[in-house]
Amino acid sequence: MSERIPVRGVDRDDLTLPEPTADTFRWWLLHHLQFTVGKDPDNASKTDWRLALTHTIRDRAVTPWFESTRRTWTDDRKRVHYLSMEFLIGRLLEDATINLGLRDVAEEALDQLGLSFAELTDDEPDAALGNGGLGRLAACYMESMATLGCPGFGYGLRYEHGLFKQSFDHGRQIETPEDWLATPNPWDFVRPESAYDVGFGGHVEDGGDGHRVWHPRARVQAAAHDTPVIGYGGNWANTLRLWAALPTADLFDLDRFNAGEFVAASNHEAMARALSKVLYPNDSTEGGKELRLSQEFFLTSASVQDILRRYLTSHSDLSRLPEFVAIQMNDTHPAIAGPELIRLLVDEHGFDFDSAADITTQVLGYTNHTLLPEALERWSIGLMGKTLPRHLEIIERLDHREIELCGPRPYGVGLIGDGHVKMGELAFVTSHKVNGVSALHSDLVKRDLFPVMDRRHPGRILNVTNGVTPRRWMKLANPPLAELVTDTIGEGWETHLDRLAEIEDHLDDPGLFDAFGETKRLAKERLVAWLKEHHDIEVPVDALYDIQIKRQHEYKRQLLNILWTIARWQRIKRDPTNGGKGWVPRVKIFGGKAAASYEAAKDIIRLINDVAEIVNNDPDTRDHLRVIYPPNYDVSMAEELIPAADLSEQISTAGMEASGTGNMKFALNGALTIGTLDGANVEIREQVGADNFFLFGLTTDEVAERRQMPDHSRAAIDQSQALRDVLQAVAEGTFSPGEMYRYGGLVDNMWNSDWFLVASDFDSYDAAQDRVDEIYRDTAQWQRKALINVARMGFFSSDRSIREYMEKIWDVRSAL
Ligand code: 26V
Repeated sequence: MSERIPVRGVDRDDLTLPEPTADTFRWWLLHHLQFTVGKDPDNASKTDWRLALTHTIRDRAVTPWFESTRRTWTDDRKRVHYLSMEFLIGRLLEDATINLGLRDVAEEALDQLGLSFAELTDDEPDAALGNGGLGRLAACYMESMATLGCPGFGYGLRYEHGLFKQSFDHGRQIETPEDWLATPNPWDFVRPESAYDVGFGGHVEDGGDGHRVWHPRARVQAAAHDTPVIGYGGNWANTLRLWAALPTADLFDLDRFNAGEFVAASNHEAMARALSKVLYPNDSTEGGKELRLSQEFFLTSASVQDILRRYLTSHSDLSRLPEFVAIQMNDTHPAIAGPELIRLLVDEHGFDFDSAADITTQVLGYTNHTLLPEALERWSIGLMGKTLPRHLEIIERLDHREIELCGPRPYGVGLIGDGHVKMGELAFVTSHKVNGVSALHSDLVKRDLFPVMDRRHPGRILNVTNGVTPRRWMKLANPPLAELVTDTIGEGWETHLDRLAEIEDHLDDPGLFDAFGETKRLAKERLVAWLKEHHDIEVPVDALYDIQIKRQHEYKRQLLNILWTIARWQRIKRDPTNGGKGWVPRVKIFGGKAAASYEAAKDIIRLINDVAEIVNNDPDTRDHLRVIYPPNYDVSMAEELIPAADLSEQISTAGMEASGTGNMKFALNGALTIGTLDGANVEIREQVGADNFFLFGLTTDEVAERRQMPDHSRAAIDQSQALRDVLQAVAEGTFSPGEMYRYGGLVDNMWNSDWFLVASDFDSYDAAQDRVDEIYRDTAQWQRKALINVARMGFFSSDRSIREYMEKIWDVRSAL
């Protein structure tokens, strides 16, 4: 590590950039184009200009960033460290520009040069360092922590390749590698001085006096790459620190290299780099697990070492760590943090085991994001012992300690069972607080996931309902609506989202309805143009936009949606005038990726595309119904789609979606929800009122009951003529001409198993969709409900969530 050297005569004022005007902004832009990017303005590409613009914006983030760091040090503040295997940040340029208040000036400066701000921001790759909700939540939380002045660090991995790119070949999903680092990442501040060695494998020795010494077999270096995360208003900035895996110098076999064995000599290098090579797709049950555990430990160990190093530069007494450090584990992926912190305290700082475990528990918190059994992490003792032998010892000791502290427990409750280490239980016992992500989910965490642990550690489980940042999900994604809100209730709602409630004072103003209708229309027009430009898809503007965008998973029930769509198509064909009433024209939009190995989900994608092919080309129905599935759904696509939505599909089997956050983004943008009583839907419905939400389906308890019933799917199908017709059409190959049995498995599963209760909820969903049509026909009534949805979304700001974490879990105060 390179030492600091003293300097003299630096005036802070020399380091602070003055507020830019369009002229000075243009000067900086040209400066960066030439001297940072190295391009002549006459010869610069869109990407060159985008890089120059990013550097110009980034410059403005640096002063508040340094100032925030300095203030945290001088005030000796407690800091939060958010450990997450995923940060689904998407694009940063426009977000940073808005948060720094530089949008207008940037647009003007670019305008003077004949350049378009939108075109340049659209050139930025979408950083997809996450799978879905969990990763996007981490990104919203980073933004809120910065906005609230909560001193914090995000710690993640700098995957070379983020989530795969999705394309369709005759309707089938094709995955290709993602390459967000193909152009230089201008947000990166590389910190070679902040590098740590992370050990793997090897053995543990008795060093005398009960002292244990771990001799890892291999080491990998973690190199820090920092991105400033600037809060709204530019008053505070935190750091997102992403670790890249590099070979340690001693791993590279120079002798062999010199002897000409290049490949063998660089094997180690390839193995080391593999740790941050690619994001694991979730929903994946297949092998390659060893690398995943190593990735998790790599993130965790580097981060915990960094946290201790930073603490020890200004403190000496590690027993006071909980007064200054909070660490939040985003799901169990970094759950090895408990054993790792204990290891460092005991093996390297001389603590006894119990004190180390006490300190650790006070520092750590654990957020659970799913109840799905197949998603709960377990590592075989064999693999754990081979990869992390010292940590396995610590885990066994923690398991015994839990019994010492809380008494004997029923069989099957501990940290180890069935030959596996259970990461949920490990995270539970090493954390002072464990939280679920919606009220319903937290209840189920207590009741179904950790009932015994909850009794043994009363008060440890609590709820923090998820939230989303209104800066990205309203101000950035939907400028016309954001402006209407400002015109209606004034400034400041961006950071006090509860103020949206003031919209309700204006619900008697018909002008508001027209203006709201206009924002929706603008969003649809914008989407229509975007779909044409980026996907060559054509859809009408005048229709009800009905959208389901999220990962493809059976529990999310995209199948229910597409089967209902088929029913609608059949009805239109049978009764073209709808008994004289006419059909409400619908554009059904799907988006989302399936894990490469998840065949059932990929079948559903193919079915949606096959249905689209038939329906969109049917002259009898195309004026009333369209189905589209633009490929490669990502954060940037969400920003295009959500503002245009009238109807938000949140239709998971009750009890299975931990929270959902797309549901919040849609409602915030004035879409009504059709949904089950699942996850945060429950709270959304409470907030907006039952009249302003299309509820359907079985409840969590009814789901459990229904699953007990033999032949429940057959019974449901027998009762529903509409569903029978749909399944028959699918089974007959209506949507797979030339391959009648393409969906044989899918239809068979509907009749004979249907774990996700698509059949049981079909009629109820159908009835709710009828109510949707009925209300949509009455524009004023629909708009009123939509505006009420917007007005009552204040609760779902991620600022509220972060405040709750700060108060109830982290015990951290804002520095602002
Ligand atoms: C992982 C796996 C792995 C194995 C196979 C099935 C499966 C299914 C789901 C997952 C995801 C687990 C973690 C996750 O992303 N949870 C999501 O977290 C969001 C933020 O709290 C929440 O809104 C979503 O409801 C929840 O699914």
